[in-house]
Amino acid sequence: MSSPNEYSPPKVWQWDTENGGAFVKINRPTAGATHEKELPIGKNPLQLYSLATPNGVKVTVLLEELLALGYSGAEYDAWLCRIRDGQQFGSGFVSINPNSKIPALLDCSDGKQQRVFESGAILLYLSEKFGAFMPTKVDERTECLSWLFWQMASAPYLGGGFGHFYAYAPEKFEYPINRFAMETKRQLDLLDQRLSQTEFIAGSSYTIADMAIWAWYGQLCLGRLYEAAEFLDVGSYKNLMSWSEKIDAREAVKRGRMVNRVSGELSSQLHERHHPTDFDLRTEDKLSQ
Ligand SMILES: N[C@@H](CCC(=O)N[C@@H](CS)C(=O)NCC(=O)O)C(=O)O
Repeated sequence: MSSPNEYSPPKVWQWDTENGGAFVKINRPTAGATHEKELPIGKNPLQLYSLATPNGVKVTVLLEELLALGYSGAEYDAWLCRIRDGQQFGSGFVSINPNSKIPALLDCSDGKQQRVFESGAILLYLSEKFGAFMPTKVDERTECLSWLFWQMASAPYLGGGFGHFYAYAPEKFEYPINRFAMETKRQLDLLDQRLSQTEFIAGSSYTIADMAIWAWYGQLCLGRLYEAAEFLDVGSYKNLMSWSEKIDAREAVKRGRMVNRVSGELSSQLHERHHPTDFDLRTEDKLSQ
């Protein structure tokens, strides 16, 4: 192992704003709004404030899947929240998500304004509202919820643990990279074993558990997160890999990935989505012409 560093924690932790790392400008030890900023509200029943990270993509994939099934009540305005610029700390955003993280949803249907935060809660809320992508049989429904909660509890080890230390930390530290690579590979093996038994995560049907898990672990296997596919030897998880590719090929998933996306090819970036035709007419390559 590389040599341990010399750090010894002080008696009382102090906020060191110069501690480096990719998110140094937005991380802070207090909650709440830092500035006044109202949120825009569009004409559609659902208002989403988000960014195309895995947590954001879960929700836009579900919304596009609902629309593909013909649920017009799932029409949505997706507004871009640039978290690196601290937009999640504006007063309007905080009033919808006091935790200041994307995604955040405001359901303006039926003359009310219902806020929903936490991506897992948003998936559950929408699947219950429309009665879709959640099995009705109690055993598969229970599996679906178990795996959905598993994803919410496990992905922070992948993102906040492995991804942070492998890709974003100011230096490569062997101890945390080893620790979180071990846990990430254990999670990948778990999913691979599960998918050797069932076609989809909860059983025989495609559910919100697949969407939640695909956004993180599927995209990791497809080489889209942290440039870590080789390091984690994702190709060795054969069942997980073929499930990842199968979900990736769905048209609604392709659309969902484009919404609120600010990196990659311009033709794949739809910064704001207000209408189904935006995928053809308002991607960044078209707007910059
Ligand atoms: N458990 C939350 C996590 C959301 C989350 O971590 N969002 C990140 C982007 S993926 C974020 O908004 N980060 C901004 C910040 O931490 O200030 C969920 O699933 O909704």
